[in-house]
Amino acid sequence: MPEIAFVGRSNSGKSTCINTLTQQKQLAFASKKPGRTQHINLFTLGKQGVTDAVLADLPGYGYAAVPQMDKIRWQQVMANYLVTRTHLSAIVLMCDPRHGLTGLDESLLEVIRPRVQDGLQFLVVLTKADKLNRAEQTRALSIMRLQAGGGQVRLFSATQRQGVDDVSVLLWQWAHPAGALAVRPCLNAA
Ligand SMILES: Nc1nc2c(ncn2[C@@H]2O[C@H](COP(=O)(O)OP(=O)(O)O)[C@@H](O)[C@H]2O)c(=O)[nH]1
Ligand SMILES: [Mg+2]
Repeated sequence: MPEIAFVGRSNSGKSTCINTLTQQKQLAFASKKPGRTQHINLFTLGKQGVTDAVLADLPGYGYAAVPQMDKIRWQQVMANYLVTRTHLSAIVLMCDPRHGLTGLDESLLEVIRPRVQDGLQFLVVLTKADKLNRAEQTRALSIMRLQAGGGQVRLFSATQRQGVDDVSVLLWQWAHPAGALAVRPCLNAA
């Protein structure tokens, strides 16, 4: 089953993006204790209960209040997953353009770089684009295009529904490379 992994800092808007793309209100739960979600949650997608792709919500990183030992353990679990998961079709890195790439995002980029060079699809989603004006959006997009190491970059806002169709189509095409011409503008949770 093709799998698309969502990664990013805690509070970057990962759960909201997954809920928006799948048109579900609470498929991915926003945790009451940020940074404490210690699972890789897999959501199956498809029509009428027939799974045709999987979205993987990885634990957010960078939340200061998490004990150091937990942080290190989770970085290892995440790196192991991203490097070894065989059915991965794409990695989506969620980034709040007001903060840009942080040290932890850079470390994650280093971990996945060999797989991206090997052909794994990679997308940076610039979240909460509604917080930026038009000029700031354009600037954030150009900066991230330089930093994304050959990956795609898209602006996204769940509240303004900016980039929703664009990101949906891109991810659907990546999960279904053979049917890429048959455009299907939304992802349905199975
Ligand atoms: N303005 C705005 N806020 C957003 C957007 N997406 C998420 N948020 C808010 O950002 C916070 C963190 O979102 P969440 O999806 O829980 O982030 P996660 O920790 O990465 O899963 C919440 O308060 C969301 O309501 C967006 O597109 N625009
Ligand atoms: Mg979340």
